[in-house]
Amino acid sequence: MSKRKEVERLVRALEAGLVSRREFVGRAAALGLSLSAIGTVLTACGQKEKAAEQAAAAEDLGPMEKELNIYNWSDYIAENVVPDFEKEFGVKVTYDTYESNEEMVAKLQAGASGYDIVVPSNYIVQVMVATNLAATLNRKYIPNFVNLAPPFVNPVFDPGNEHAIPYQWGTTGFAYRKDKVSDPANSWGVFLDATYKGKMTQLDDMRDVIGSWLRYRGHSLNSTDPTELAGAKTDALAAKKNLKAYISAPVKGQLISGDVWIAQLWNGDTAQARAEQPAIEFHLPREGCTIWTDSLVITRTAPHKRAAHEFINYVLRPDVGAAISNFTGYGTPNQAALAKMEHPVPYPTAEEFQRLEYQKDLGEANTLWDRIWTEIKSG
Ligand code: N2P
Repeated sequence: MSKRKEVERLVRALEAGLVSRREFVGRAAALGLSLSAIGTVLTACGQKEKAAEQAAAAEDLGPMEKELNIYNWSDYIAENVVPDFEKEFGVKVTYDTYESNEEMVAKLQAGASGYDIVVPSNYIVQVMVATNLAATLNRKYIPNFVNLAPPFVNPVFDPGNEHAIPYQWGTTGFAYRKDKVSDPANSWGVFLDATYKGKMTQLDDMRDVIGSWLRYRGHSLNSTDPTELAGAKTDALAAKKNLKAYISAPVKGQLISGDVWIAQLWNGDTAQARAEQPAIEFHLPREGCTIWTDSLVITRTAPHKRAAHEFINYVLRPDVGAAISNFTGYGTPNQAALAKMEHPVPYPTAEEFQRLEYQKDLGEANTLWDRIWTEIKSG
């Protein structure tokens, strides 16, 4: 076969998905194709793939399925939202909960293919897209998309909202009992002080714990610098001696009962606890912390894509969006819902924004972070 024919065959195999991009590069180079020619082929093929994906996403999804499987953070939805959806659309919803992004992604990566909707934070949307875990949304089934507030349309973590519809946003700071703690906690350093030993907790979340100690030392909470991370680990281990536990949303019960006085926690979960115990306050630490947006994402393998789109569209209704944020205590990205809420969470001020940082994917440094987190937990 002539070289030209071989190259043509190879390009067709790439287009048909019969050889991977990596394989293509190796074989094309072996056939003597220049790097720039290889680049041109790959770009063209990428555009074709993207067009095919968009065409697939615009397809008719058929009739509504009778079931829907949702996997969401705990305490992250109002009581009537799911039952009302089930009644209106005749869909039976199975609803499971998780406590961290890492827990959810690990489950999907381990092969759990039955979930239709999951609710990842910013950087996790990117991880899901990059690892082929997220479906492309079909906007024709989401007319209520127009209700989203401008900061949540076309977000950096998902250009064009192709895979993610923002659900709630919030911040990570301190929940504390103002009736038990004389000085309101305003620095992550409070966990290093033995005054409240045994009455303090941090989140059971690698990104939030290591991130807090990076900020404490004046670094980005997305640092991948081994020296900065070593410093954060030293602080985390010193603080651990004063902590009762690493615990996330379930710490609310202990704050209410008075078993815990200071907890690293998210603003909305703190508001939920305050509804039962008015002495619970929320503070952002002076060194800064995380702000995040969690989004509704349909998984690539979702067995009930039509019902999943319907649920997303339903959540984007003004009254449903307002009911969710009224319960969760988090900010709503739904502009139409805001108008219906008596006490919406105000968007951070410019001054607050200076202390807030979005989490990013750590890339290869994930391995180092994972190792440090394991050492902290077992240390
Ligand atoms: C739900 C809290 C989710 C916030 N309880 C973390 N992104």
